[in-house]
Amino acid sequence: IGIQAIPGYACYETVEETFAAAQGFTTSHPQLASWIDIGDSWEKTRGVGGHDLRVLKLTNNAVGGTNKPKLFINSAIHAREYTTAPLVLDFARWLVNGHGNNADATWILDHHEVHMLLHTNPDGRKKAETGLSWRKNTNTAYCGNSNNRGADLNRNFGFNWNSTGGEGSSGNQCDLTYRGPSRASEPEVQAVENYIRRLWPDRRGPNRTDAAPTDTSGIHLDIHSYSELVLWPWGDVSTPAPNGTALQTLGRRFAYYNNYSPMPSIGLYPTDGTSDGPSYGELGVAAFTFELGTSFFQSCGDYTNTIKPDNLPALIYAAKVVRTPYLT
Ligand code: ING
Ligand code: ZN
Repeated sequence: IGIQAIPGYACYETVEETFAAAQGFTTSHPQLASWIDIGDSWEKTRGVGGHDLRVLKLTNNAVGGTNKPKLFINSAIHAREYTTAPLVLDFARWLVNGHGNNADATWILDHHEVHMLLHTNPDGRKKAETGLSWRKNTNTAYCGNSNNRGADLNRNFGFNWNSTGGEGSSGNQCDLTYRGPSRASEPEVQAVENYIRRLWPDRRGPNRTDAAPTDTSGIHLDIHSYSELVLWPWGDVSTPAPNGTALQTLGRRFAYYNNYSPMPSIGLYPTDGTSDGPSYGELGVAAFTFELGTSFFQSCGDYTNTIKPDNLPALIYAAKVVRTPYLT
């Protein structure tokens, strides 16, 4: 069980084990869990294997109506970032097992929706499970059949795709940050954009210059590794986002829980086409990136002793504050 190609990584569920665990919640807790098909990975669209992209939706359907504040978390958009999907799956276990026992888990699931896209890039993740340091999807249209092929899904989102024309992404197909040939060219990115738009159908974001939105429930977290950081928009310009002060306040609170360093994402390095575009830029939903831990293939001991205990409280806090994220 677990990832076997690298000794000592058996604590990390494979793609199939992750899906089986998520599906299992719908059997053990049908009132709380649903397992939603939101699209196909690139390999699946081409009929060469691949995977469904699936969201684990957790909420107590018996109470609270149909308009609850929503937390959307996606993980493993970069295949080699091993600890990310296991952390989100552990958060799912905490919520489901805690409902009816733990007051926080019960309140979260009774009055909020938590949507988890555990494997945003399952094709790439299968490569990483063999021990390859794979980041991108596996699209053979870019860089042929080599192990450098594919598009960087976290440079392919449409909002500010290649907007600076520069250093935030690469135009070279074999590079790790290849942005793809056009905005949202990759099926994984299309599925995430469409799902985010369906979660918050009546919201409109600040785009570049609009006033800060004031209809403010909802949070999107994209979980990466590594560097022990909490990041928020923008990634391509150093001008503060319209909600910059509020994003900073919330980012610092996440950082209080996980002991990471909070900063606007351009403080790490310039990026464009990232996943916070559809959520924050287009819809005005508070969006953050966590960078877990200190390496890609981090040991099970580090995961159990540090990454999980540091970050589970930050995720719980995110669910608790999702109703009013723009604290001032
Ligand atoms: N880091 C992120 C990356 O895609 C990031 C950092 C994410 C910056 C989102 C800005 C916005 O490069 C890793 N490790 O992938
Ligand atoms: Zn990443």
